[in-house]
Amino acid sequence: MPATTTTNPAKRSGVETLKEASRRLRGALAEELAAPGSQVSEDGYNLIKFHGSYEQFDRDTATALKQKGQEKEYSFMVRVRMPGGRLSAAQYLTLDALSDRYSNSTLRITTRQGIQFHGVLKGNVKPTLAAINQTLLTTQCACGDVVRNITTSPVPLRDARHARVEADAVLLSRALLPNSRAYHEIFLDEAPVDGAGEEVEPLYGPTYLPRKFKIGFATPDDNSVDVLSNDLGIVAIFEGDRLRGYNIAVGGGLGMTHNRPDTYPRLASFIGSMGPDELVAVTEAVIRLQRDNGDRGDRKRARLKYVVDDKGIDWVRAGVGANLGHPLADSLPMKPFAVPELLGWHAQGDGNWWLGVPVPSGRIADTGGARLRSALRAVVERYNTDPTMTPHQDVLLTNIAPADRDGVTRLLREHGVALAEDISPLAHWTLACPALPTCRLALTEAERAREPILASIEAALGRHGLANERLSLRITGCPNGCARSYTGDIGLVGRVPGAYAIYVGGDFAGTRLCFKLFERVKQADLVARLEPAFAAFAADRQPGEGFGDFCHRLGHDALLALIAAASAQSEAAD
Ligand code: SRM
Ligand code: SF4
Repeated sequence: MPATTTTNPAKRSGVETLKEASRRLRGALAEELAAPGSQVSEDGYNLIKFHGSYEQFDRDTATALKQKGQEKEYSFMVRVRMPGGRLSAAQYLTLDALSDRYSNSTLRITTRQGIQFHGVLKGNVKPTLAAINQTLLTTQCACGDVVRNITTSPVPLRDARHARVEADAVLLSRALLPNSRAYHEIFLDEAPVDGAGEEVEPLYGPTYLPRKFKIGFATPDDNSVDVLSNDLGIVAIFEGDRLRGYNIAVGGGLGMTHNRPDTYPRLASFIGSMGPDELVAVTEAVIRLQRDNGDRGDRKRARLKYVVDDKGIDWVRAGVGANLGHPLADSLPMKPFAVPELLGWHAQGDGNWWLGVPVPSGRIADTGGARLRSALRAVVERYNTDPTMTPHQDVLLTNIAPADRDGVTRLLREHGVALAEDISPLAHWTLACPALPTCRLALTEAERAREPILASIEAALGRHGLANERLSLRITGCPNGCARSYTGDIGLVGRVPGAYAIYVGGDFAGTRLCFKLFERVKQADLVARLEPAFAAFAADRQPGEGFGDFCHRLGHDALLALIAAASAQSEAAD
């Protein structure tokens, strides 16, 4: 099927016009990056995303500078695309060194197993991307209206099953890169050749996709990636070591815009399965469906999830079959999803071990107490361990010989690093997005509010004998859901400065969305709202029931009534 631009050009958003006129994502980016000044133009802002970077500004200083009539402090975020979060020791050390040379001396593990640099000045964007490329990594298509970094089970078990899924994720990631050489010309000084700017994009077409497109791989044993929050979720089904095929789920996505009820989080729906050798063909068939039917007029409603809801699952299944040339096979039977424990020491199955190290909010930094960045660098340097980033923003140090285990632990402890055994289950399963000061869309704090929020909820759980309860908490500074705040047990979603909407009722395995319990609660009042629910959970839970399951069973109205009754009681007692 030929790539079309849009069915109704009159309805195209400005970004669509820009993409089409950009000479396959070049625009004037090379000139803009070389020009003086700390910013790029609006077109440059939109185009540079395709190459893995966002222009940002320091939100902490912006207002004061504006009042003084001065320019904001602009810098760029750079995101590495690394399928499944896998890095070699050498690659990790290069990224670590780059964070000192060009950014704010931190590395930020993302919820999609990527790595971000923050605070890269405009003049350093090109050298940063070039250096990343020299270490055989890329930032190409880490952002933008294309297929983003593909996530997959981080479990570093050295067996045929894990090797197969990991290899397929890498294969798919490579197959879905665009043909444009813009990245190589702008950032890697590749000379333009005949046809540059007019490359044929058989998959994407001249306007690429209507919006970002996310793909995740899971197995029933490991849904760490929250596979159903992706536009396309791919679930590997094995029989022994033989890959029977992949179940396919479409239309996941978590972002929503407040006051736009026609935008909402949605979990992907299963539409069938594909044979092991159909991976690229079926994936491309799904992408082409979104390319040709996604909304190119309204970027807030441009994800595949809205096509799925507007047209219906049967239409989508038939459309994918038509793009493929034959109907999709039925879904393969699969057992329920689980999320495994990855932190701490685990045998890899090949004689070596991995150590899962918690990284609060994914921020690899040296802070007063804990010198996590120095510690990881020292371990990777000394023991040549290959790090894997997890969708829970943690790092797995892999390929450690049994004889080195004590040395690794000692080195981390010497740097003051908290290990799995030092933190609560809640801390272990808490995610927080970057939010302020870097994210332009943040309405309030997330990463910087993680510790106080976590401490207050830990204390409340402790008061009800739930200190050892496995419970997931996800904090975001706005409704876009970057830390997957609508799945899991509790989601705190930034509404206005200092206040959050409270979501509950999802499940630990990521198969059910949360519902909104409160619209706007000040940070200081979060625990007062949640604690009656913790008390009821401790008293009335059913065997094996998690907190999210309990909230789901009670439902919105009963939970609210219970919390209101508890508040009335405590006010009467005061
Ligand atoms: Fe995200 C936009 C950070 C995972 C949904 N996200 C942003 C931006 C780039 C803000 C912007 O557009 O100016 C944030 C940059 C902040 C900063 O300072 O670094 C940002 N998103 C992140 C990261 C770093 C959060 C984290 O804590 O790690 C994650 C980077 C992943 C990566 O390596 O690619 C990140 N974002 C997610 C996820 C989770 C996932 O994919 O598993 C989601 C929810 C799933 C989804 O896509 O629906 C997510 N981010 C969004 C959205 C809402 C998109 C939508 O269509 O509804 C936006 C806003 C947008 O695109 O307009 C957004
Ligand atoms: Fe920014 Fe909102 Fe994403 Fe947090 S959830 S990183 S505040 S866009």
